[in-house]
Amino acid sequence: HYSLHGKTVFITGASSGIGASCARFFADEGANLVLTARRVERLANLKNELATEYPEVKVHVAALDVVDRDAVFRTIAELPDQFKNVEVLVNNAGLSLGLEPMIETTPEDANTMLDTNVRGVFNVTQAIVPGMITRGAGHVITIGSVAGRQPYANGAMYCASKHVVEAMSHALTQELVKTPVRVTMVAPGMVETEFSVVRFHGDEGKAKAVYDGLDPLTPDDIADLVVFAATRPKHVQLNDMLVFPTAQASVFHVHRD
Ligand code: NDP
Ligand code: 8X3
Repeated sequence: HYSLHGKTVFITGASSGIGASCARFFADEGANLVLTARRVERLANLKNELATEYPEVKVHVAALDVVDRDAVFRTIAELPDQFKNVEVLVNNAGLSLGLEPMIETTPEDANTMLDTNVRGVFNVTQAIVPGMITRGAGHVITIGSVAGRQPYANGAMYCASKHVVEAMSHALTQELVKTPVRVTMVAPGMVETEFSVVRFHGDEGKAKAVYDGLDPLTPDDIADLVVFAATRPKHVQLNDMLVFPTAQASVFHVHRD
């Protein structure tokens, strides 16, 4: 078991869902946290919640849009000293916009998905990994998706973006094999978060219906696996995890009661 006590974990998209759960689970390991997302007031609330439950854990909150490359590099350069040595990066920020045929997908939605899911991971990884290599310690954990393995109708650009994320993570594994830095890809199936609310542009009813008749994964289920990967002994690289709810067998096969 590798202890994260006092180590720094940097999470993108920590204002909701899987990212927020990761913050809670890493705090439970005694790690110090850099929590980033665009909605900084949510991060402040999470910081307050964590301060009550884990008074010994240090939390730094930063408003960050992962698409803004200059802001990514500035935020990382300006981390307070006690948060500078990032040990674990959780590339979690991401989104899907719309569920319609590719020929009906707006270029705006397509660009936002590609910018956030692909360029965001690229930017943050480039800004943080060189320091990990220099320090001789680090772990890059990226949240992909089953959509990065099985393209489905009406999700062309989201699936495309997650295929790229998958490719980047596996290429990074090859590139870092000569270093002590570990790389993990976590590819979940259906997790009930705000993901579907965002996908359906705020339509809560449509979002809820996605999970009708089955027990979806919770964001805590994913955070538990992320922390599991990060706390394995240093010579163990849990490189790839495909995670479904028990009622899901693939993108195309979901059992509903
Ligand atoms: P949520 O919508 O609950 O959370 C998404 C997070 O991403 C939010 O914290 C949001 O923060 C952040 N985010 C979005 N755009 C940006 C941006 N430009 N810059 C920084 N942060 C951003 O969804 P999930 O927790 O489900 O999503 C987390 C990851 O999990 C995503 O990569 C998603 O693709 C992936 N995933 C989700 C699955 C699911 O079924 N839910 C299944 C497989 C993968 P803010 O808006 O404050 O910036
Ligand atoms: C989110 C899961 O199946 O909606 O990545 O693409 S799915």
